[in-house]
Amino acid sequence: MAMMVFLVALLPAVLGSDCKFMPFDCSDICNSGQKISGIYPIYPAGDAPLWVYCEMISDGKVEDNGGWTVIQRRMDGSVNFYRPWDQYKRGFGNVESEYWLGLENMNQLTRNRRYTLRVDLEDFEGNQVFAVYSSFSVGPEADGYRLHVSGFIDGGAGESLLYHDGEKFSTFDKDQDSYEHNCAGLHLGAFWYKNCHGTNPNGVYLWGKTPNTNFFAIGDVWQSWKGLDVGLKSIRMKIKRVF
Ligand SMILES: [Ca+2]
Repeated sequence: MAMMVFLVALLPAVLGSDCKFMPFDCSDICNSGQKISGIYPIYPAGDAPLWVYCEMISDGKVEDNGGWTVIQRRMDGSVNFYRPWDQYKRGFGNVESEYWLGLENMNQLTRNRRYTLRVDLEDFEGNQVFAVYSSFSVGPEADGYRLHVSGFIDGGAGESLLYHDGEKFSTFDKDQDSYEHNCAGLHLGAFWYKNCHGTNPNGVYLWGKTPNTNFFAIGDVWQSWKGLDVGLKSIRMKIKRVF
């Protein structure tokens, strides 16, 4: 009888009527039983909701059974990604299409919890490949939002990101790369550039064309799959908590 009273008292909270469900990320949403991909609020910084696209559908491949928090997505060229530091810090774009979740949000998500990164790529012929990294985190602003990535698993894309491990983030107005010139300005993007890049996911959306210019490797490219000249139809970077 005591148990029955306890369960009845608990029911409103479970149903969410007077107890707010505040998922930290899409892994929490997935684990709560929500299996539909779409836009959800998450709460990595406490009370303020952060709207994000959650991928819940499994494709049956390596490391994919839902609960992915999408931190970066290109898919149709609808959003300009050539933006200054403050935009990359706080995030920009349209969560329904193309967006960057923001370096501060990425740091808040990954600083006290372990995450896997998966990068999904698609070309303009409809081919789809991916790369998984078993460990991914973004350091604090005071250290330039440094990238920490390791543990590569090939899903057909090959490896183009480990070159950037340990680098600070750079934009055209904040050069923190390892090159004597400005990688973000040269490659028309923003990334954890080194000297300069093996992938440029925030580069120019080229719609499958090759620009007739003197610029080199400016597209949203992934070198080990399509080289540095062929911009991809879609790139998305998504992370999932390791429990
Ligand atoms: Ca530089």
